[in-house]
Amino acid sequence: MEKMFSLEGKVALITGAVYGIGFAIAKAFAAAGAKIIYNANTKEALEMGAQNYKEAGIDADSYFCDVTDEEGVKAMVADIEKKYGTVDILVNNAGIIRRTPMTEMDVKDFRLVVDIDLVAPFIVSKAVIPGMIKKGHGKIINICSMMSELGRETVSAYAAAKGGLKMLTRNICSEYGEANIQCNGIGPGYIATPQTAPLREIQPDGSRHPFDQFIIAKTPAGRWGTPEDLMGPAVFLASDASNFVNGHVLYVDGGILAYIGKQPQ
Ligand code: NAP
Ligand code: GCO
Repeated sequence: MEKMFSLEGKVALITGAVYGIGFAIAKAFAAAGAKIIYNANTKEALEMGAQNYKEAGIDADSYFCDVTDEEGVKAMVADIEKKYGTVDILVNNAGIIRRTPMTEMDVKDFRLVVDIDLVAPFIVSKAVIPGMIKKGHGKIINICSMMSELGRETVSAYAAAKGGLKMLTRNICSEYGEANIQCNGIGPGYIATPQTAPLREIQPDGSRHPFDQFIIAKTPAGRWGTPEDLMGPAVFLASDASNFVNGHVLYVDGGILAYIGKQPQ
């Protein structure tokens, strides 16, 4: 069993894994034996990453690279392959959100979200797949969202991108399953990270943010998720334990998608 879930000797590239969900996944992969490589697109983020990995006792390598820059991504992957060998596991984690009502949203912002959350996973996957084909095996995990299935006010670009990412996941599976590449998604529920901090801000009167209360009520588990909740599912999808799981999105949401919600009192 241990061998089945082991990532010993594997090279894992996790985009934007400085903190939050990506960092938790990196910690899990490192504990399972993988070499961790991550990228960030600012000097400050790289410095924060260096500190976080040092504190966690993980000997990770990092790259200054914007995931939307195809030439930069190609150069990063070529360098990783030269230094460490084929990228065995790719996690497309880097992402952003903009919360603006659609009719007030500038098309530039819509494009930016789609560029980082959907086009970038295409760019990075495209860069690693040839190496995986040559090696005869590879794992790609796309970090999807509740918004791969559901909509809500203000997140049109994010929902469009994450819905698209679910279909990119299925398409990579369809196109490269024959090459023994498994491409799956993880759809985190509402996870307490900097991305969702504005939704959890304590109100001036000391009460919890209405959205925070709404999420607790909408989640059968009765709580926000933590980045650590994603560790086990990510190791499963990165390891041999999931070699016949392909094109699937594993929702790790405390039950949100199964639940219609509480009736009003
Ligand atoms: P986060 O805390 O905002 O982390 C996202 C990371 O991506 C940040 O380190 C960010 O760097 C990096 N990034 C953004 N644009 C980049 C670019 N162009 N190139 C390289 N790196 C870039 O988010 P998180 O909550 O951990 O989310 C990680 C992933 O899970 C995202 O794809 C997100 O959409 C998804 N997700 C989150 C939740 C949730 O509830 N938190 C739920 C479902 C899915 P900077 O800090 O420098 O901007
Ligand atoms: C929002 C949130 C979400 C989550 C997550 C849900 O404003 O609704 O930020 O979109 O971050 O992706 O799975």
